Amino acid sequence: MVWGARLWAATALVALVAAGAIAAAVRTPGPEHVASSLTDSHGRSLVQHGFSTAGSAKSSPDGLPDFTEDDLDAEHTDMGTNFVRFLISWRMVEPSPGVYDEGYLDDVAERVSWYAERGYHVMLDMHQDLWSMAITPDGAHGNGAPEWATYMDGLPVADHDMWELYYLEPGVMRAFDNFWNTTGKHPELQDHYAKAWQHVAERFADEDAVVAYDLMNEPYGGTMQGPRFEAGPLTELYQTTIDAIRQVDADTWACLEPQAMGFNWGLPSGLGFVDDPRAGQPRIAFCPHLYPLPMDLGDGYTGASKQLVDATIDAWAGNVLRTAEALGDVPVILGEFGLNTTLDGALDYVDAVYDMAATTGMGVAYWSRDDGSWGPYESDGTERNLVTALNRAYPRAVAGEITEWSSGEGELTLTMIPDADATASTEIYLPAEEFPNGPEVDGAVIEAWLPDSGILTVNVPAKGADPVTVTVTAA
Ligand code: 9MR
Repeated sequence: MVWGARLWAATALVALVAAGAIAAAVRTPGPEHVASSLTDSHGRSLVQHGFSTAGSAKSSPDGLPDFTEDDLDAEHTDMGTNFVRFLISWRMVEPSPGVYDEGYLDDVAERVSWYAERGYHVMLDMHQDLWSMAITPDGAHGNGAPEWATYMDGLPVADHDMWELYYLEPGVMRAFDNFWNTTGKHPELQDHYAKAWQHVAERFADEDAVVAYDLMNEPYGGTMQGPRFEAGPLTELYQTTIDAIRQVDADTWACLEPQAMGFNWGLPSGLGFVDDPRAGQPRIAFCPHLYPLPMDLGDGYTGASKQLVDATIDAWAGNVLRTAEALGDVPVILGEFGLNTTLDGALDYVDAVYDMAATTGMGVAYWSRDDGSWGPYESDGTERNLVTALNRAYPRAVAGEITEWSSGEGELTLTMIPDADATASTEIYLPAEEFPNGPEVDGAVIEAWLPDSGILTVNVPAKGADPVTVTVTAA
């Protein structure tokens, strides 16, 4: 890594730790668990377990990931996933102003149908990094927005080794400033964005498998940073976009991300409240990303780096729960975390994040379902070490409210307040190899155990409004 980047990163780390210490000293304790969950058509609380699929879609000519139906079968069998954060892009949805590419949406719909047939839930993620492919002539760096929506006003974009550093280039910052209309020159761009989402929502409104829309990947404010950006233009864009979506789709959840820079490292968010105009309960969720700086910079999860990462995870979880509360006790999906799993201690980090997500009640989409060092498979399909780490017991759909859950090798504990009027049973995924003689259950009645799919179905009798603890162990 370039020396300048290390120095910059080290300085940022010191600032982060200092900020964390001050914040911890002045804050009152926040919530310890999310207050609500996404629910299915039976009202069951859902726990998301899956991938962001996939980075390969970012710059492919057809905007689709390098991912087949067989690839989906493989992850379903190997890791019992039930969820996907599927990457889409504005450049593909609206290739020229006001013109929508139905052929692209057909292709996305075909992929969605693969997931739907296997009982998955899908979150469509309007992805971007560094605004768009048009930030450099060779199209090799950014992705997301269409070329026609990229106004750099002739400002330069120099080369970097680390992709994130392109965010600091004047041309890239100006492209964002023009989108957020900080420049006052392009008020039309955000309307296009909201209408592009409306078009996507119109297409998927009746597709039950699509449960959420992740409105913008890793928002970045250009020259406007921090709470001013989040409480200002970002909150406004979310409101405009949700208003546009609700004209055509009343039910799909809208997932909000904070500004990525800072928040992903453990700093708080200044995102404002967004009103959901749908009739009934709001369907807004919070979908932040977690990339502790030492891991982002390629360190392992050992020694001093591990200590910093653990402190970051703690601070991050506290900030997430506070923001989710401020947004109206909304559910949380950790939309991205991931790393090169050849690093020292990588799988311990993966375990630590999944344990935190279980304890706090967040769903998880691992970044990413690409082949190679960050993903579950090599390009020839060989399983990587990540597969074992992600093949974990978890409650897939819970007929009631989840109070707390945790799992380890060959065991799962779920505390829930059963819904006395439930119309469907509670489903738990168990890695079949950890339960060679099947599961033994305390606190619930086994209805079915399907070792081929690893799905255990149980009936959990209600005890008034009291929590009930279900424990699953290997028989
Ligand atoms: O892992 C991705 C890397 O290969 C790309 O060069 C980079 C730029 O497109 O994006 C990385 O993925 C990032 C994702 O798009 C947004 N969140 C952070 C991810 C990891 O850096």
